[in-house]
Amino acid sequence: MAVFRRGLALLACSPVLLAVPARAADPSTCRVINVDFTAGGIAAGNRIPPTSTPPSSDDPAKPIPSPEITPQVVAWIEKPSGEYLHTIYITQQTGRYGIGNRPGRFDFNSAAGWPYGRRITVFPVWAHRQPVTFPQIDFRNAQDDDLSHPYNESSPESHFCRPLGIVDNGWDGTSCASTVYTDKGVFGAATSHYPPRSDLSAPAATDSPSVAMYKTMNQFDAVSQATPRLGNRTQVSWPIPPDLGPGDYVLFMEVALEQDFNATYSALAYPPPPGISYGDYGVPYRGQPSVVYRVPFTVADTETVAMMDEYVGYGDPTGQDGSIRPPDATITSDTPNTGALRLLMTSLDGTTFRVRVDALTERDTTPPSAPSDMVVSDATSRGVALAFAAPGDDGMLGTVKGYDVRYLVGDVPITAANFDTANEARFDAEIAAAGQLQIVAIKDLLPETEYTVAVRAFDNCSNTSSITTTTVTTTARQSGEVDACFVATAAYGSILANDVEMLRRFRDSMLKRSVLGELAVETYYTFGPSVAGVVGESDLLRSTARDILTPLVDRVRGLRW
Ligand SMILES: [Ca+2]
Ligand SMILES: [Ca+2]
Repeated sequence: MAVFRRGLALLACSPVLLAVPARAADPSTCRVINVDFTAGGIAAGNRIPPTSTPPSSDDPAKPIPSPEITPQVVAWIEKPSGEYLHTIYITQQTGRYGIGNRPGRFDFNSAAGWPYGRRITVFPVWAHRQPVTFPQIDFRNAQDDDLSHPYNESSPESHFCRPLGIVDNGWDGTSCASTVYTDKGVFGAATSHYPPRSDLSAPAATDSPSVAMYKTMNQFDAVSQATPRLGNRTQVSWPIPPDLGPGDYVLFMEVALEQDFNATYSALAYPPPPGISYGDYGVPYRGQPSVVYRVPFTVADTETVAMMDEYVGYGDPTGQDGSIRPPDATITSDTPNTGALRLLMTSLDGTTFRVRVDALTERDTTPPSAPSDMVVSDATSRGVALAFAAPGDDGMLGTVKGYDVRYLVGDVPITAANFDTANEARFDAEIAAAGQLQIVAIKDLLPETEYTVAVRAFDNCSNTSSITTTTVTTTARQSGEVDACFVATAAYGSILANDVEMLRRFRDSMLKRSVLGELAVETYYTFGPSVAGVVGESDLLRSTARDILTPLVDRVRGLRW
């Protein structure tokens, strides 16, 4: 059954801007650059968290379950003269979610889903060679070294998590531990070489007016893609625009990896900022700087292949300039997954390389077949998954390049006429071979809401299939999904307000084990989400809620736990 919530449904229906890939001048001809590489990184598993203080005998370092850390990667093309031409690929943490230009000092600690701190050290070479600049995004209250920000200057967060300490649930990065509100920032006076986040298509009422501008100014989201998993071969396919005629070019690939420490670039050498609130949350992240690979290649009427297995140098460890430092002994160069070997060796078609550029010209006017036999394979309160038989590059032959996924609230037609203005869902799953089962997941949906979902395949020359649609209804929210500190967060104004933090730790450690806890769970689970939305918007209700919570806070303070 469809449940419409006015306001929320409007938010879900707002249109998004689309990037249209360029085509060659002859519509039957497309020139394509395929870039192949395999990302290294740090595998998930039990690790001793990095620390800037050596472990003592009464506080020995212990390995704890920790998430996979994958690199950030950007690829761009220059002329041999050094003239910048195009960015063709950027991992979405930087290209879409704006970690290079978000509120907070650059040296804030980090962890899985960490929301704050502008990471100017991620791609210093790319950032200074690409010519676009942006206003720097600051915290709304200009408190650059504070991780806690006012609720009335924050809005719900669908991508990042709240800052965590290593003792907190969720440290292993499997999911955010609770509903999160973040300060989305405001344009400051300084200039940034990095784009702001562009995933906020409908700013919240509590966001600054700047937020509405982020998406329109970030041209790099059009070439952003999900971060490749450790050890998975990745192919980036980029349609060569008409202005890139036959001739010689250079592809650069810059690769950054958090916590890639060695003796020179250690947590002791690059510690967290001292003396800030919540400074013990997260861990130091500034290990070895970005490394750069350089591949000269040629665009011609016939296919050309060029490859490289050595890095050409590394970026500024402080992120301040765009020069490439030549290789030296400070960068680890003998250990796969780290330093100069952050890209692993890849074998393909009898060649071996770290980066390979394949420039080819193709005549292709045959679109993929439409996705067929589409069914709903999973539906939760927050998302759905669809399964269908994958088409190919030409009909059912070859392999598609990807899928465009759109959705609208309700049982409404999605056709070629309104496809581009429907809500966009990012496709970032593995691409299945023609005829095999393809899964498409759509996240961040509303509970108990009917959606029409539309999927279209496209090939490497941007030929698109016809559209396949289906309807699906998300499930009701489970009681366990309600965050027990929702009301408290709304009442106190900040996720990290001390009393909220104490209540949260109390909940995690005690709630299931005491009568008081059972009562508190019952109350929050009964009134939590619906009350919190109202409470958060009203100063009077906020203070009233604080009054109601105060005895509980006092009880918790008085407990030994
Ligand atoms: Ca085709
Ligand atoms: Ca093709």
